[in-house]
Amino acid sequence: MSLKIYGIAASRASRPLWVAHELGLAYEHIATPYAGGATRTPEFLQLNPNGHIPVVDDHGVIVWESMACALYLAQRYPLPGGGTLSGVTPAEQAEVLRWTFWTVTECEKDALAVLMHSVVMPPDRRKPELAQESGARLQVPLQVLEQHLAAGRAYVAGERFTVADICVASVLAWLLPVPALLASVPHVQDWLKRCMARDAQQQVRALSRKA
Ligand SMILES: N[C@@H](CCC(=O)N[C@@H](CS)C(=O)NCC(=O)O)C(=O)O
Repeated sequence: MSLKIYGIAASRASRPLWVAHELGLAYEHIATPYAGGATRTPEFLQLNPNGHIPVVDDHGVIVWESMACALYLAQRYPLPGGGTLSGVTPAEQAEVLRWTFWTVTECEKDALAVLMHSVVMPPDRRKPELAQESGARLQVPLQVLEQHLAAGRAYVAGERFTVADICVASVLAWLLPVPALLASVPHVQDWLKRCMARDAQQQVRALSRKA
């Protein structure tokens, strides 16, 4: 099998994994952990000189950066019944690109701080004030998405589930352990719930429980 996805599912590798499962792709999962030095070996650094997961190796085409991996797979492979997770029309393509860049630049850093300092780090190392500041900053971009969805869009790029939903939901899902942060954005809550309930997403979550 020559499509390989490197990175444990409980990491940003969940992004290309989610796309792969939506597309029903046959792939080899090389569940490289981010801790313990596996991303610093000479072999791994050949794949990604940044020393990070995920990496996609598509028959020798190497892609790193999780959002690029997700966008790449969505563009490269069709949905099982035909169709695509990518944008088709120029307007859809624009939506896919702008919301994917938006989630990385406007949301990811603060969402990660919320997750780390509310849930992931051992309690004695958490800095609740950092989680609070990040949560407060996130209210601004969250309202932007709220207005976008409240205008009658079922999904980020319009009426259809696309890779943009995967990219944005992968980041905003980090806020789910702190429900108060989503209290003022009901359309975002509803959309996120629908994204996270998808079979492909549940399959990736099952993988992350195994690793
Ligand atoms: N911007 C990169 C960040 C990748 C990243 O930081 N991955 C983490 C796991 S989620 C990692 O590999 N950490 C290991 C390390 O930095 O040593 C992406 O989205 O792919």
